[in-house]
Amino acid sequence: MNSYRILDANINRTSEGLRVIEDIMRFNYCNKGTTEKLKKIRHGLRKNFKEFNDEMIFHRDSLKDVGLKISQSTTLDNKHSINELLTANFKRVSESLRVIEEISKIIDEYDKSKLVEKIRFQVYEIEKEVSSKFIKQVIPFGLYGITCERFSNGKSNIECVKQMVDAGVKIIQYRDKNSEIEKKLREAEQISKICKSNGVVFIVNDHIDIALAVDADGVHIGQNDFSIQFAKSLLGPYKIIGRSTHSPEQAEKAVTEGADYIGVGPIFKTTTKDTAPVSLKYLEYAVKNIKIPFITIGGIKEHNLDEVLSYGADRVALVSEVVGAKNIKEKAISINSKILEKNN
Ligand code: 3NM
Repeated sequence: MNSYRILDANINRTSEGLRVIEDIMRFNYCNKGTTEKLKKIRHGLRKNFKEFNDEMIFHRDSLKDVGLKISQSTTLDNKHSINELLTANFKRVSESLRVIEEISKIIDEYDKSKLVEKIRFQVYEIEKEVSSKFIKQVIPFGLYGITCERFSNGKSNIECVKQMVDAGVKIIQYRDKNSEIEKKLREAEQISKICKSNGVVFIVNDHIDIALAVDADGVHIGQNDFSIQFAKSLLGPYKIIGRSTHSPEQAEKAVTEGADYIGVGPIFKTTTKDTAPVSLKYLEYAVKNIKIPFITIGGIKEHNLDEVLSYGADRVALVSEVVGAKNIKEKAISINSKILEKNN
């Protein structure tokens, strides 16, 4: 086994990945603290493996690397935004650190392996910091989970969120139209923690103040709430702003104003929100004309989900159907897999 060749490739990979992130933090965001941390890690890693430098260079054979041919023949690694660059490079760094960690063990460098493990966890922390401050999360496909204690048969919002997250739901909106602000803040804090530790996007309904206080990924605002511009001015450029829309005109306006996603609904009659249904016609319009992500919502149940999906919906919210289910987790798994399968 050519351990030193693997070590060499992965130390270079880690350093290069760290350098990309470091330079974005340094020159794009002028963020001294994170730049320093990344630099320290980069130098520390090199120093730790310095004694193997000669061995690693001796085993290096870049021109005969079969991976180069594969890389040259694909465009899968193409990127279009700073978000994508950061996300991809954090992934590259943590993966290559893992390789260094494992290879160190088989060359009897257990202490080095443990040190690299420590570095890997430092990188996870930095990634968390960077992504909450500088990366606007993308709106994932699949089931869009929304809380609603009115229909959850005594289960708390927190319990509902835990079950949805356990089911693999990748975006949660905290929606509570009735509780006192204190309760909302407490719950939003807990849900934010659950979402952060599970890589789930967290959106707060209505309350920009709560979204800011708990460092949510964004807010969802209705037609009668603040303007998108006002929300942006408070939340800055890296938070998601979603807007409910009930007609093509409202959709076009939200897009023009800079919404990151819109709600499209209510498709069918619903008792969860006091808005008249807009029918599948509006969904048809959105699929054809709306170029930003949209969440199809309103009166959707497992029994009419196929019909909604057949129109091309790729992100769907079912509120009472999910939180009102006896087993929320099972229900969410079943619905989420149907949406994802249809869009695969
Ligand atoms: N927003 P259910 S419809 C919260 O059209 C919400 O903007 C809607 O609940 C919109 O799945 C809706 O129980 C309620 O019908 C969706």
